[in-house]
Amino acid sequence: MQYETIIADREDAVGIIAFNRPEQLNAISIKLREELAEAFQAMSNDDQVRVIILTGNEKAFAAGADIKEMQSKSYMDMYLFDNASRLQAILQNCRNPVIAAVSGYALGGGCELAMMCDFILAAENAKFGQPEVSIGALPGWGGTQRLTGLVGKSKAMDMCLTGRMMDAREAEYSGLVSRVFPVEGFLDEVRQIAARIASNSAPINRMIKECINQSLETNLQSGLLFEHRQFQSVFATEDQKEGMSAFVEKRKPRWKNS
Ligand code: CO8
Repeated sequence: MQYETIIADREDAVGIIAFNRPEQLNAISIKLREELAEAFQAMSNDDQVRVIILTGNEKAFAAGADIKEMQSKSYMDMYLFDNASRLQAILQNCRNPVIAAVSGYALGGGCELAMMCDFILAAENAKFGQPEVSIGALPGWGGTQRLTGLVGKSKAMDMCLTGRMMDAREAEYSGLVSRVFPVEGFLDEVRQIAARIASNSAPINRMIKECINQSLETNLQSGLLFEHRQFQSVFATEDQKEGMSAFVEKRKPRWKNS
């Protein structure tokens, strides 16, 4: 499928979606949100895709929502046409693991989109921020909520109130990013990690994702019960039999994905 503002591709079981508005630092326009929603839907419905990578280019993951497009909008414009919430729901409902591969700027809506993914891998030149305060706005796509969950109240207040940027190292030790890699060869590293995840049993990947996401929505006792029931249900899968047999027989598992 051809898009104007993104490039969507599949390499074996790994879907790769890249923002493609380089001259505007991948600013997230209405069209881009529309196309991103379409591409995520298509990949979620494609049984061949097991893991999705969302990325930009070396200079920018995305420098936020498109300010030029937004500047003259009214409250009603924003309220009545809200494809941002639709895209957020599509990402939240995507059952396959989604990795944000961030090189360069991930600001405002760019940082928020990265945080909607399951985890963030960063290149050494990555810069994260919620700079909306400096343009007379505030984070509107989960920034105050997800950033606080990931880095804690103090740093979230600091980031959102000063609008400053956080570099990749700070993002890693603060918990926003899981790993940092050199800029050179960054996407190859991410591809390898995605391929590693894609080589697992697909239903088990999904169950792990559901369990971890459950921990964000519930209290410890309910979360532990949910996890334990998921663990028990694994014993109804063919892949549990195959995985454990393969271990005992000292060979690689051949997943049936069922
Ligand atoms: N929107 C529109 N255009 C942008 C954006 C943006 N967010 N960011 C960069 N651009 C454009 C510039 O205008 C410029 O275009 P042109 O060449 O036509 O003048 C081009 O990209 C290159 O940018 P710069 O010349 O500014 O590049 P620099 O290297 O000097 O600076 C920065 C890079 C620091 C990233 C700078 O561009 C910047 O500060 N950008 C804006 C960052 C920002 O404020 N982001 C937050 C936007 S608001 C938001 O994201 C709210 C999210 C809520 C989501 C809900 C959905 C509706």
